[in-house]
Amino acid sequence: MRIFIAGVDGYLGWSLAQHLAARGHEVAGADVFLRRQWVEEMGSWSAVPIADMKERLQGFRQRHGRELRFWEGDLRQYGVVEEIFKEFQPDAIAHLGECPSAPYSMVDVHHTVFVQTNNIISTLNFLYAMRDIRPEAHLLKLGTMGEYGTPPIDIPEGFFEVEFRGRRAHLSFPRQAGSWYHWSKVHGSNNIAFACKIWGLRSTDVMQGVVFGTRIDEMENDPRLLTRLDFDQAFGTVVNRYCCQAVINHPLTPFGRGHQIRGFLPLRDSMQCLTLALENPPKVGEYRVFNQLEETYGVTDLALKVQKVAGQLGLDVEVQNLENPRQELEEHYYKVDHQHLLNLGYKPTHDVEAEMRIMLKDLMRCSDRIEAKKNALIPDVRWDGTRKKVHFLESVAVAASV
Ligand code: USQ
Repeated sequence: MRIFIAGVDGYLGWSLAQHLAARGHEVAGADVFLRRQWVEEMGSWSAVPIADMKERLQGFRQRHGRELRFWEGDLRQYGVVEEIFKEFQPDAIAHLGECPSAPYSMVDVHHTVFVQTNNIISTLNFLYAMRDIRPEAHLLKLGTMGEYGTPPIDIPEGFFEVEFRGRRAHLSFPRQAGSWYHWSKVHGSNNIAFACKIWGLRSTDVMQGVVFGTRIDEMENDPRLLTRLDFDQAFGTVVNRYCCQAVINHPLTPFGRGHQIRGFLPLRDSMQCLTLALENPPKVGEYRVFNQLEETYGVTDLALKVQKVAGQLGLDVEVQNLENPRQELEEHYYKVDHQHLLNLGYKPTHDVEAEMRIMLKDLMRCSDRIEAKKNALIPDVRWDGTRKKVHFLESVAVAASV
């Protein structure tokens, strides 16, 4: 299959390119390296050193024995998307080319407008290019579990049955996003569903949980093939941050009371799920939604797991709650359906601690880089619009949520 990856230089994009190539797919990609700039703007860098694209492409060629066709181009420009579609004629598009950070989208009006326009425009460009150039192609769009928020009822996979005033309907489940970024994903989802309806396009909208992990097997130990791993307040996701904190003996930082629950999955599972969706496309005209996660955990439970595994590796770290810079429920119901990917053959990694062990060992080799930017670990972007470092909470007793 010819698969085009938008955002091929990113954490997920670079991993997916390798996973798909190893399965025999022809892969192309585009990027303008914005992720590298955003992380620098947040005063940080990738904990795992990453190569530039020229070296990455050489490493890819050597490892997989084939080229990865690469465009350095901004997907907000329709001309760029049109050229890629005409030349590469993709069977599928994996759209991982959006700005993925809730805190980054909350900085100020400029960041909010940037995140929403960036994310929405690129998706609209893909929809038009599909309609006009590759109407039979499949758009695999990375959404987020955060589109649903944390409702006090079970979360289905995109749609649910409602009864209202004696009539029943199959409707889109209400979205209650918690940041401008998460709302950008909701707007993208609505646009895709509409395009599938009016133009007969096909798409899988993946509501992905929080991903963690430093590697997939295909990367081996080639520094050109390794993917980035961020730990700053905006681009570091919670488990990745905890592991980086552990290797420099920084306290692990659940926010607020620390009982927020989310769906999580290792990077290797994310690759497995995205590949399953690509290799099992929806029908023409179908817009389908997959919830992509296996297990749900409280953020304190995960900190305690990282603490335990770090201890086994000789790292003695504390868990110390930080003032929560976000506005979010810190105690809530959370139950999510996630059957569609299991039906396609998804084999989840259940041993989260084994994955954490791999991560900690990888990151112990990068501790100098994390130490050098450790100031980026403490958030200052607050949901109320102010910018001030949060402080450690002395009074919160660390306790697992279940
Ligand atoms: N959190 C802590 N301590 C930290 C960092 C985060 O307690 O040091 C908490 C946050 O308050 C939040 C939870 O951990 O309750 C998850 O935060 P996160 O930064 O790991 O993830 P989030 O902002 O939700 O966003 C990430 C990705 C995003 C993706 C989303 C999936 O950056 O692209 O959409 O995970 S989900 O969370 O399911 O919406």
